[in-house]
Amino acid sequence: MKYKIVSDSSSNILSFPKVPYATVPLKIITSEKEYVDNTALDVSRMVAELKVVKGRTQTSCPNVHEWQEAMADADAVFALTITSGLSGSYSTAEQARKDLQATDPDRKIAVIDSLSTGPEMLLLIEKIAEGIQAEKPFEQIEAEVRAYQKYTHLLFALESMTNLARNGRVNPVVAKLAGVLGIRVVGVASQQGTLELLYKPRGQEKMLSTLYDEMKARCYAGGKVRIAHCFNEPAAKGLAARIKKDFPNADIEIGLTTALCSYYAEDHGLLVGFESRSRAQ
Ligand code: X90
Repeated sequence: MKYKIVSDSSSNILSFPKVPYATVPLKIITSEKEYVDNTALDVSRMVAELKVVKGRTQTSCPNVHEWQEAMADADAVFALTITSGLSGSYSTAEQARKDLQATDPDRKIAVIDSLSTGPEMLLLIEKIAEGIQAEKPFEQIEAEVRAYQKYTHLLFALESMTNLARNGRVNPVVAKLAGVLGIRVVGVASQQGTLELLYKPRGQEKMLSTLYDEMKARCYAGGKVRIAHCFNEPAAKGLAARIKKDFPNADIEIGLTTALCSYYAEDHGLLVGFESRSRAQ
């Protein structure tokens, strides 16, 4: 049986060599062009162009056809999506599953709503990949990743919420308040898969200690950490150093956001996925 993981590009993981893997791209649309979230895109150029572009900008999720194409060459597929609370990606992936199974009922497809995005999705991808490599049965891998999701979290620190607010992904009043005051925000992906703002720390140092304190408050105890940043390596490394001070052996990896997360997290934004010791409340 050929297993495959298919993730939408909000995971920031466009290639994953350990197992058969593909991404389906989200897109960023401006009055001038469409940026497709794939390996061909120059993200730093996109971020620079977005700062000066005129008019409305928006995003779109992968369509049913794109999901189907990515799922079609395997008999057992784990499809992973950005939270259904903020995007239509889960719905289009589900529709692709139904259409494929209508013509081929034996095809195994599990569509998993991450209720999150970015590096929390990477943790789920890694969990599924371990199951595939250990040659576990499909249903067992699915059950294990769904159970694991209860122990993973996503925190984020943003310097601007303009694109989130303009596209209706966060309460505009809250975003405006934070934006006008030029204040950073630290927030969390809620259990319902929506964006929840927690703090407005002043300055990068305070932002990092707030993030780490919040990880510990959510029962981080030395597990895996995956950090994705939009051109803010110093902050990512600063957080990693704080964690390593308490947990020298912690498995921490740092990577860049690709197009979708760069658009919404904006320049210098930080996304932190981590494992906790106890189940989410
Ligand atoms: O379907 C679409 O057009 C995509 C919409 C995506 C909207 C939200 C993306 C958030 C990216 C920002 C901070 C983390 C928020 C976590 C919330 C669960 C990253």
